[in-house]
Amino acid sequence: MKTILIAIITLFMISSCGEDKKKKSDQKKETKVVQQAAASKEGSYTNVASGAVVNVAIRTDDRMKFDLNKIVVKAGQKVKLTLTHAGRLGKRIMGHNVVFLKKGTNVRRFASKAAGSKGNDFIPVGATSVIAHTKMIGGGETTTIEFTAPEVGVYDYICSFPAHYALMKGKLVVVE
Ligand SMILES: [Cu+2]
Repeated sequence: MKTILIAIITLFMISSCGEDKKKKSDQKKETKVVQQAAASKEGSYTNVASGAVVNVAIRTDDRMKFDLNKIVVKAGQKVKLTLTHAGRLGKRIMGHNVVFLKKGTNVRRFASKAAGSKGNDFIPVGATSVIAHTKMIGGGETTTIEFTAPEVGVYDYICSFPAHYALMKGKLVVVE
């Protein structure tokens, strides 16, 4: 009986220790991903390290592109994001928005759901994978939202107008 008990306790200790190690290595991996994303010079980006509110301006037009492919902010920071559509085409044919998605969201699946949500400004009704989003705007319009930067990590942002996400996308990199 004693031997069995010891064996069980030992097993328990080994397995919980293994889990701890896994957690730590997952955290390490995550940190590395965030550091690499923050350091990469690919595309244009804004990096505002401190301050109560970070002002981020994204510009787009009729060419279906964001001028910013990366936004680097600190976790918990207030982000004031302004989207400007400098094109001429209206919202119904060349509408643009910015949608920040939670970690692990399947972007393609989300975008296809969004494409079918015309009646809700191309945001799926009751979507749980959205951190924050602007309204859909057309040429000549500007819109601003404020949200709190989520926990450390790399997040996707897209325009959810049908078929735009393939070109209109970027990464929100949240650092410590
Ligand atoms: Cu768009």
